[in-house]
Amino acid sequence: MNMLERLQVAESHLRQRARAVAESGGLEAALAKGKIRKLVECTLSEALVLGLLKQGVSKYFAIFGHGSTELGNVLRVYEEEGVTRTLNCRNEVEMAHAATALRWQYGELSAVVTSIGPGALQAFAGSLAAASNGVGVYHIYGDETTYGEGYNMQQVPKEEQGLFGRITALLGQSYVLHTPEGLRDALRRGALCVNHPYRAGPFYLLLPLNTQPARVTVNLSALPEQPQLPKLAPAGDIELARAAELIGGAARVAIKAGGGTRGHDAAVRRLAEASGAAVVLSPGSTGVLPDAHPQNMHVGGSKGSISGNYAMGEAELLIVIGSRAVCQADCSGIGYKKARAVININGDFADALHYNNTLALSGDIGIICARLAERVAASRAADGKAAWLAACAGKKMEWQAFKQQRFDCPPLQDEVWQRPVLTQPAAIKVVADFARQIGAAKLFDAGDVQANGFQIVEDDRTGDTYTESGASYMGFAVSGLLAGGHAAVPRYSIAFTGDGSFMMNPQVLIDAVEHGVRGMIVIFDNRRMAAITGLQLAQYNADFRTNDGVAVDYLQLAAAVEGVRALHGGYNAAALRQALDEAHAHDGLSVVHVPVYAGPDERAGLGAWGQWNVGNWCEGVQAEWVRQDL
Ligand SMILES: Cc1ncc(C[n+]2csc(CCOP(=O)(O)OP(=O)(O)O)c2C)c(N)n1
Ligand SMILES: [Mg+2]
Repeated sequence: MNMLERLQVAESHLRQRARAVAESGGLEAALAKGKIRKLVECTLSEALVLGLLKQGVSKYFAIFGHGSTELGNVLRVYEEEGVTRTLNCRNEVEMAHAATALRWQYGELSAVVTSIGPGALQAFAGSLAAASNGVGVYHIYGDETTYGEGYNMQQVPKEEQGLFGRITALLGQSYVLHTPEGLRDALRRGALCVNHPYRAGPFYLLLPLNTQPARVTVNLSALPEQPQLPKLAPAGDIELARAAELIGGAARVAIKAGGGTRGHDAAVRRLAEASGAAVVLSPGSTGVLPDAHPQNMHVGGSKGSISGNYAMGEAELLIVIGSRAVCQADCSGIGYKKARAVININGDFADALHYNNTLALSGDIGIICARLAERVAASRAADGKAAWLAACAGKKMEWQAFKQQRFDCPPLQDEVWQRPVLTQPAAIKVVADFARQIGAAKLFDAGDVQANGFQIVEDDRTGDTYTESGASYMGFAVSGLLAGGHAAVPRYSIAFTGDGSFMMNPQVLIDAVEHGVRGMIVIFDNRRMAAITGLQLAQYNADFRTNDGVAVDYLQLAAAVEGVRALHGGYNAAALRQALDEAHAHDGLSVVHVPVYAGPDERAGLGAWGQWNVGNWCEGVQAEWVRQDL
């Protein structure tokens, strides 16, 4: 029979399959019980939904368009039968962030669905956060038809093939479902990409308008499952013995715990204690070692801290764990001024070999840290490190005293607010303490809010803070709250955001209410994009176009959305605490608006303790970088 003459897939068949899956308690069970045959004739869209189901994906974030009506129809029926769930959203960047947060915070893999063109490109932009933080998410975009019957509205307007596939492949991996039978291959590649053990990221499925409804015979048994990969570590003991020797022979050892150490708390702690190493955290790894642990030097890097940057600068041996050496983390490559050698623990060869004079220990962080810790403990490598750790502890006390001064700073007279208002660090500290008190997760948006945030937080374990420091995407935190609408066990979460970042994705007000999110947005409003003002002033002594003169009543704006509880955060710590209590009592989304100070008073910031290769600092940083051997 000619393909063009094939019968339409009747909705009843679609529904029967969905029901069989639901009644059996999953696709595998339905197959095992024979409730669904392994060879199914269906549309490519349904085959895709079934294929994703096989990988455990039943949650979708969507903004449909003419580029995804067929897929939308399948998702409608599968949802009616209780198999999948789709959250409709108001902005594609927002929903890409929500899907990233769902995987990152809750470990749940989901798919983002857009139309063709603008919707796809917006979601694609948002997926930078997933790519930058190594978070696996499926993105499914409508794409131009494969017959080439004429320009499709919203395609890239060029006489060229497969452009969306190429654009998306630049950021992650992509597959254009030009041929419906290619689904098996597409999903095999996708499964590895989004579940990669140390370099996961977004996988883009491009779904042409005309192949979505095309019929395909799919073998459900042959569709790939979530890959199960063994943990890898060096096969022999030679490298580990050498590493232990290096640690034993160095008087000053620092561990740089990158984002990859998240979840390896116990292993990192054991290695640090056995090695007598000072531990420097990255913005994304606060909590890996408890804040009060004597060897925790807090964050280091371009912003950094007194103690973190001291340990970086003074260490003669550097142990890098799960870090890809972004400028924030390693001061644009010149953060380790006295380091002679590096031990680098990372699954990724390129990351492991980032520095010269490196002993690469490639593989799983947990296994390698444990094996190395055992060796260094046996050789008593921590002996003789007391002077080093004492010096570091002194710096940590200095940092703590410095921070306390900032937290104790009284409200400062502000030009815009025409009255004394809290400084941003003082206000963030109050909210961070409140989050700890109620056991809430903290999500941080970009800007000063983010930098002050990671300098302030005092976490005791992985998973209490999510700061999207990979891309620093304004709007990530507020959008990330939407993950709670999909999570199997949602956790009360607080998004710390600036006035600039909040307005990037205010749609979340509506979407969070629609999808039953319980959580809080705290807007630290300094009526400007202060992080950039700060950089401009530090570099060129003049600010330029980083604020405007339009007053915004955020309370009225938030309260305009039915279901949102909007509260003023007041002008001092006590008033803010009171507002947080009230906000938390609301069974839904609350917004707390806190006016904060912007201006020249130094007490309004937590300082920058490292170096950064930007603006008019480049010459100096690069001159140093060229001369250093690491
Ligand atoms: C989407 C996006 N656009 C631009 C930037 C560059 N950027 C980083 S921080 C920032 C300003 C943030 O302002 P706000 O959220 O008000 O926080 P503040 O620094 O004032 O505390 C800008 C423009 C970015 N990180 N993300
Ligand atoms: Mg601001």
